[in-house]
Amino acid sequence: MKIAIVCYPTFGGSGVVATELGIALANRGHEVHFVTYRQPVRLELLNNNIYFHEVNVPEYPLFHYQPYELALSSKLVDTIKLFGIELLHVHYAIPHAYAGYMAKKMLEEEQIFVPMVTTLHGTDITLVGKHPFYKPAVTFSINQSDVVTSVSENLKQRTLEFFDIKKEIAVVPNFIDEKKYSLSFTDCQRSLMANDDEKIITHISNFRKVKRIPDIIAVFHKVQQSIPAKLVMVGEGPEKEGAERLCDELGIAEKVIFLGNSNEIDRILCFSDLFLLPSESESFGLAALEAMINKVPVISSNAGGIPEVNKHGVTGYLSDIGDIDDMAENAIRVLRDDAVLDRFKEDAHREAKNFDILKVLPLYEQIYKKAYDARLHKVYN
Ligand code: GMT
Repeated sequence: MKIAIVCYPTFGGSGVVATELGIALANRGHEVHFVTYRQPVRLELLNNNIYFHEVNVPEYPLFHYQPYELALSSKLVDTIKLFGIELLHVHYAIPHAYAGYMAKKMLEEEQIFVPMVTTLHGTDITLVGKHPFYKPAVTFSINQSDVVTSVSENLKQRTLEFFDIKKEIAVVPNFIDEKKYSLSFTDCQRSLMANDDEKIITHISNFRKVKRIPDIIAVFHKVQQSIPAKLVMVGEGPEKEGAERLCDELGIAEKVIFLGNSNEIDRILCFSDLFLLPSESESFGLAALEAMINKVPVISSNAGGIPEVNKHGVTGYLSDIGDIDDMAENAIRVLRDDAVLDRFKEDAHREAKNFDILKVLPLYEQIYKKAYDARLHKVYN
């Protein structure tokens, strides 16, 4: 099938999922066209079945806000016509579902009918989308999608709660490619980060408020009082500076390493013993799943869809949002005994395999087929 994928190209869950999905679809023989404003970060290899079409928004001084949706929908129309695209898959409702709907309507004028699958990722619903300024447009574009999917059961329920949705929402969880990780290196180069007697605790995110970065520092501050440890913080975002300051104030700056954005997440997770994810809200928690497939147990909050990924007492522990003491206690419980840590590592790895791409990709393929068939049915009846 010829599929156009619209996503954000940046470091961040929805873009990563869309990119990995596109690569996997291309490997299965589909022709995949990414349409976005920059080459997605994880799209390193352009193979025969993968194309990238850049959306450009010409600056014009009259516009206080440059109209990205307009440029995106025009680019979609051109790409769909030029390459004979059969299906459009948009990731993150805002503004992608809206632009996709406009493209569909423009194409219908020319008797070209392309079904649109919209995947809801999280903040497009729980944070931004439900804002009264966006809500009518988000509701409309979700309802106008041919198929709607959400990355967790929790996000599906939140969507039904916040919006007047008339469509079925299919839950298709996020995934990882287990094969990719089982091929990775055995030399984890721990010594680059910590002394032999120190445990390595890691956090990876976009350092936005919703990630509760100060909780990570506070949990680590408690843990390192009982267990020699280092904290590795990976990512960039508005909360990073405050976090660096907090480490200074607490006198733990030398034990906390801020690495910035990285394309070598698996290298970092390879030497990690524990992953922290105390988020305020998280529709799924892809970062936790990536940790687990790398045999890293997770200490997290119980927000949103996280409990669908991190199994309490098995792959790590869940605590109430903001319960720093509980998170620190749980972290110490996992780290203080190597036999216990090894058991958590193995269990995390085993559970992560339930989200292997080989299990999830066919779900998307079935959805595509259903959407395509339904569209044809509509056209000919
Ligand atoms: O984690 C983020 O803040 C990035 C955000 C995004 O939209 O790119 O991630 C969301 O989508 C990911 C992939 O589906 C989920 O794993 C994250 O849980 C979700 N983030 C939130 O709900 C805050």
